[in-house]
Amino acid sequence: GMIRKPAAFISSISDERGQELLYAGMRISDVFKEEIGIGGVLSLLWFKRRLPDYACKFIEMVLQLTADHGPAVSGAMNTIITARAGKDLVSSLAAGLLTIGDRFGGALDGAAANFTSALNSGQTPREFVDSMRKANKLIPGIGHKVKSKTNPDLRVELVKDFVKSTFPATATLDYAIGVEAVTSAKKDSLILNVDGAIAAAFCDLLNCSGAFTQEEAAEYLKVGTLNGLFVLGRSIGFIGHFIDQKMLKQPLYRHPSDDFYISFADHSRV
Ligand code: Q5B
Repeated sequence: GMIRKPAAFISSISDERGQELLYAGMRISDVFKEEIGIGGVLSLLWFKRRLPDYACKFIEMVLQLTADHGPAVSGAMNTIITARAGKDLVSSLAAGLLTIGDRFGGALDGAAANFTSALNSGQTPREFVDSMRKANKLIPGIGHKVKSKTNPDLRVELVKDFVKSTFPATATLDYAIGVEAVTSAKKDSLILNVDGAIAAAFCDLLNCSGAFTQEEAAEYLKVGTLNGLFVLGRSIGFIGHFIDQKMLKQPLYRHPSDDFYISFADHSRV
């Protein structure tokens, strides 16, 4: 009989070999016929399934409210400086994206992992905060450089309102709000931040939408899916900053010398 050549790789999200492009088996013409939107397309390409309407709307909300947060944040500054150094769009975007991590914009995976394990272990929010303090660890998803209890982050309020009014269950988000109550009582700036709110809500979506088994939900969290939401959303803003700098014909950036100080180690002693 015929011997099939072993495949070089496996892929399971899209197929362009037939007459019509397929996203997780859905024809591209149906993507438009059924008006599934960018939330629906993301559901197909990231999760290989259709998600309920409220979940697709939530994904679109996340992309819109993470799209930008001004020119001063780490990633936008890197993009701007790179664009002004004469580099192209992809280089400038990549320079911005490379700042996303545990401190800036990339705290979603850590927040999801920590809130989930604390909630499942039966720890109260106070016990969780104390245990993190004892372990000398910052809580991912908590804290902001400029937002605080007295200067609230409206993006977080929008997420909370939407999730509370549309999701079937909100145990992880409620837990995260409980954690915020403990941390913000200690320090005004230790609020549930945009990364933490989105991450907690997404845990509730994975666990309670009925679209995922428990194992699938855990696996999607483990492989680092959630930081992808911020990466994708903020790419919109970084590309905007690149175009803006080019259109404004901004010259090479050099940081003013009176805005830093130099401190050499003392080598004079032998
Ligand atoms: N403390 C965000 O730090 C920041 C604590 C904490 C317990 C914590 C810090 C942090 C976890 C990572 C995280 C996402 C670096 C942030 C984002 C997107 C953004 C950005 C934008 C956008 C802020 C002062 C005191 C110290 C600390 C204690 C601080 N954080 N304790 N758990 N999580 N968070 N990142 O203000 O006793 O005085 O020594 O790493 O979730 O990135 O807009 O900018 O859309 O672009 O510099 O919103 O919170 O505070 O480090 O001086 O700490 O609070 O131990 O205690 P700060 P620090 P003590 S959202």
